[in-house]
Amino acid sequence: MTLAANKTLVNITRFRQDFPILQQEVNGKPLAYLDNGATTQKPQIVIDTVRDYYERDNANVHRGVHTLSARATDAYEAARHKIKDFINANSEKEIIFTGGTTEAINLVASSYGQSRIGQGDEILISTMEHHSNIVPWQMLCQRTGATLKVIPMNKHGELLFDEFKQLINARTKLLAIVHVSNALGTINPIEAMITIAHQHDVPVLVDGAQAIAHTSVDVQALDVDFYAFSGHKMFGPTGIGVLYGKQELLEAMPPYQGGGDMISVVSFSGTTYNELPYKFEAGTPNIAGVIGLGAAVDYLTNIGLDNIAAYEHHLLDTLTDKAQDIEGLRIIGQAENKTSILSFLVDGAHAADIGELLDQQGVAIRAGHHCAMPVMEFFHINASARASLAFYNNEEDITQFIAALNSSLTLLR
Ligand code: C6P
Repeated sequence: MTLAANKTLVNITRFRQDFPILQQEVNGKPLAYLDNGATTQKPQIVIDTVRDYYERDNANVHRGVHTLSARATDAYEAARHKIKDFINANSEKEIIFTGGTTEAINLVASSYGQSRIGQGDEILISTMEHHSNIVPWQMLCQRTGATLKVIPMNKHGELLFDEFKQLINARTKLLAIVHVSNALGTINPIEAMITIAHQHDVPVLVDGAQAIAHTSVDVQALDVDFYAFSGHKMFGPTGIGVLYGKQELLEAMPPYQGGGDMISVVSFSGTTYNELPYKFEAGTPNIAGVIGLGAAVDYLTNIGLDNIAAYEHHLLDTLTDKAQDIEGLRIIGQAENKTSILSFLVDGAHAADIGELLDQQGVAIRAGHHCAMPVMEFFHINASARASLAFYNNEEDITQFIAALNSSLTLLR
């Protein structure tokens, strides 16, 4: 590590204090929270922002003439502006609030899919997708007669780039690809994939659920067409997420759901739709969630995604080195380019048993198929244990995890 990177480490570890939930003991041991891939914890400022909103400003947005409604609307739209800056979108019109990554992908599958994808067309995804980036496309294929094509990967958990280039062709209507795999930690070369897809006039949706809290994302530099992510995986509230879409694509797409706020004029002879982004935000939105997400974005921006990425890189290297010393431990996903996730199995021990015994020692991890069953199928396993990092994790968490794993294994083997 360079001196500069070491300085970053010092600066970053102090932010752990901002997370009240991390200050507790679980089962008599300090909590080592290593399940950040599932959801992240919330800093005090996010908790306070949501509470303050309900204590002072709660009202519906875009509807009321009164002061509270104006305040709620201002805070809601200010959050949209923050998110636009955070991912460097061109306009607030390109930021659609959804319930999360899952809903964002379903929105595209439903709206873009319905208007642009038909019989004989192909949708390209990869072996390492989360179910959220598989099932909506399968459902679309069933509705339209399109075909799903899958980019294979190698035993390290890296996509086969040459196969990708072979698979993309004149029938391909969309590439939907995960930025960072939740089951393997692989960072996919999305920039290069987008370039190739665009050479074939194929738009690209990126599932950024596991990337957005770990690496800086610039949608204009990437030239990505759609980018989906969840608030709860980036220190914001649950039930809120974002679909970024290029304005010209969103303009041409039909609404996803009908209802209040997404219309301009309604009569029984016909309805005209509201402008972007409201066309895709039917009904009363998750106002507190949006405002809380805005606070999370401010918080992350203050720490700096590049600082976070450097620190987490160091932490994952430390975790991986120590885990590799454990006899019989096999790492699932050994890509050259990885972030924040250590997925593993140990000979003679079930992943679920490891998870339970770690919990008894204050260590929270996830065990299971991680909603990525095709990844499990590829590795001929049913489940893996997964430790997933965030910037508030530290060397003590790793030491506690390794000690707890060793003592669990003496019981299990
Ligand atoms: N992965 C995990 O433990 P939602 O549920 O909509 O916020 O995110 C869905 C999703 C989509 N893509 C990827 C790559 C994901 O990792 C997730 C959520 C969690 O890995 C829960 S299964």
